[in-house]
Amino acid sequence: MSDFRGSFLALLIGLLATGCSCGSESNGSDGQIDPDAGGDTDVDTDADTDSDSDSDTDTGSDTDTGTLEGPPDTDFIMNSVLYGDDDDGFDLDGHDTASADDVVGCGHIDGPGGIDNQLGPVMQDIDLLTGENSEGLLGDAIEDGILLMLFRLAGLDDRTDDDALDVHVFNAIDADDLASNNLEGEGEFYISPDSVVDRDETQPVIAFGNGALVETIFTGGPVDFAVTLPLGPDVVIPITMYDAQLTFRLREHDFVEGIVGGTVPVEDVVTAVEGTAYADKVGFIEIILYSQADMDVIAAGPTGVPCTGEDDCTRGQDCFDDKGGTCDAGDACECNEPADHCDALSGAVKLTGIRATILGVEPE
Ligand SMILES: [Ca+2]
Ligand SMILES: [Ca+2]
Ligand SMILES: [Ca+2]
Repeated sequence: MSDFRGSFLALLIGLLATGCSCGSESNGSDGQIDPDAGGDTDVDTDADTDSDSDSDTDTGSDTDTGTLEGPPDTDFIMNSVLYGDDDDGFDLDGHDTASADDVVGCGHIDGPGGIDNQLGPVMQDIDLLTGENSEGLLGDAIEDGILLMLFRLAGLDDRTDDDALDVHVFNAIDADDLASNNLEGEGEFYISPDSVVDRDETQPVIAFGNGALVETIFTGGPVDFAVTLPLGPDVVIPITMYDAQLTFRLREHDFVEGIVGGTVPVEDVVTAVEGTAYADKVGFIEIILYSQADMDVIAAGPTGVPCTGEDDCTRGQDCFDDKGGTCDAGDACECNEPADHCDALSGAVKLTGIRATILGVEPE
């Protein structure tokens, strides 16, 4: 978990492939994951008494997908993304920050059970600065067929409880280039070759491994989850959510109450913004990000980045010689991270998916 370049925006436009660091951390039993991260209190497992506002497809009477026929689905296209609220997400630092005086949590009070999610507040501030509605841009991108992300349940044997199930994530290419039919359960898509290794759809670049389905609730991860987020119309930045976790509730033809949450280093975002039309605002954005930073992922001490002065280092860091003293001409110096310097942001987005047909990797 070193750096994370990202935009605060929740517009997960194409998923670019970065290295899958499908870690080996356990999840689900360590308190890291709220299995009902959607914030609702009625996780329905029997499909008969669902009191969600959107009726359950398992009953066959779902108004959105009830007309779909065929076997239960394993492939889905993301059909909505929203910024998570402060009760949506994961306790990424294993700490429940309850006070603004709490240094461990960088003084940003957590949601219930220690949930870390600064994305909403951060994006609100950034939208004010840019004059954009980034969450709306995300939704538009999905509707317009620009943001197409596929989720495949790999190894699904039992749709209620399955202790060995991974979710593979792909960028999608619309097979008929017609956006209007993408989100009704009838969409056909190719896997973008950049999402897999050697054009092999069984080798995804991004997979939420160590996954399991418990009473229809999937949890999996962590993995470094690379996405492209929109800052404004035609302005997107690539970011990586480090150690991202995924949860959702599986239904017959869709999944709901999905949450992806992870950590994004402030400097990643700053670097990404510098390459965009908002470069002139990067100083303000950097201030916003550091003021909202709630995670401390860069350890105190030398960072290994050479410097001749503080300008060569990221905000808050000092340029010291190898004895921790002032960097004089001729010294071999490197940037030093101060203690208790919060340098990353937690973030979580809410998402849902509906069944899709994957035609394989896009032909050459
Ligand atoms: Ca926390
Ligand atoms: Ca289509
Ligand atoms: Ca730090």
